[in-house]
Amino acid sequence: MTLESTRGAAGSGPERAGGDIEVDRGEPEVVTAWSDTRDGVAIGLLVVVVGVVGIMVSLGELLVEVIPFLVVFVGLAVWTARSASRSARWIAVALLMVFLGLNSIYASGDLAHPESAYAFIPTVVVMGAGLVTVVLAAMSALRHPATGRRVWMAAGAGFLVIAGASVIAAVRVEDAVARSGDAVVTAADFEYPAEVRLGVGAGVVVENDDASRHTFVVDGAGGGALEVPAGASSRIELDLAPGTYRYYCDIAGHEAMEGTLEVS
Ligand SMILES: [Cu+2]
Repeated sequence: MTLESTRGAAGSGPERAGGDIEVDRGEPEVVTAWSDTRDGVAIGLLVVVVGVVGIMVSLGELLVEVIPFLVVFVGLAVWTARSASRSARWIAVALLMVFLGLNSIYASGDLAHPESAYAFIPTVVVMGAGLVTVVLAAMSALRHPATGRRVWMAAGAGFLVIAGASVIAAVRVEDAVARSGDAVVTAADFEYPAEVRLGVGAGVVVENDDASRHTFVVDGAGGGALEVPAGASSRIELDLAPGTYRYYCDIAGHEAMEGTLEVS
């Protein structure tokens, strides 16, 4: 057996030729570690796909722009699990980074609000699994000797801690209590009522019937956005002069959530 064919069998690249002649000794272990890491990459890609499908089911909405990514991720998962191709893993690294980057705009708001656990936990699954998979795919392509199982166990433990903290934060959210004269605005199916009537000096209670977090912002009212966690309600006191104001939810992708506030 030539040195070249021995190296080929061990799965090391030619760039590792720096005198590492004792390839035979560690060969079976190395091969196991590589296929394990490859399986980790394939599992990660599928977790991302399942997580995104879960988010679409919870939103009750087909996110058309992510479908091509999901199809490609499933294909890459199969390719990675079945072949030792380094291209498959580099493509996975590149596409996952594009996917995570594009979605970070939407994810960052959800990740900043663990008390909206319905939105927070699936987002952590998708973004967390995506990042772990990027690391695994790069390590696997670079033939770093770590196993997918170990990385996933560490990531799984980290996820349980984060998800537990989110559930505790969600349970601790207290619903706002409406006072007499308050207007009640209900956010449902990602829509706000077209028109809300409000007396001068009265408060607004915003009830969120969705599994996503929402905000309540009134143009010209100042004071920033009122956060309304998933499935909860929040109250705000507005000091508005009589008139007509536009109100809306300022979360990216929720542009349809708006209406007018008639203060009299
Ligand atoms: Cu919203």
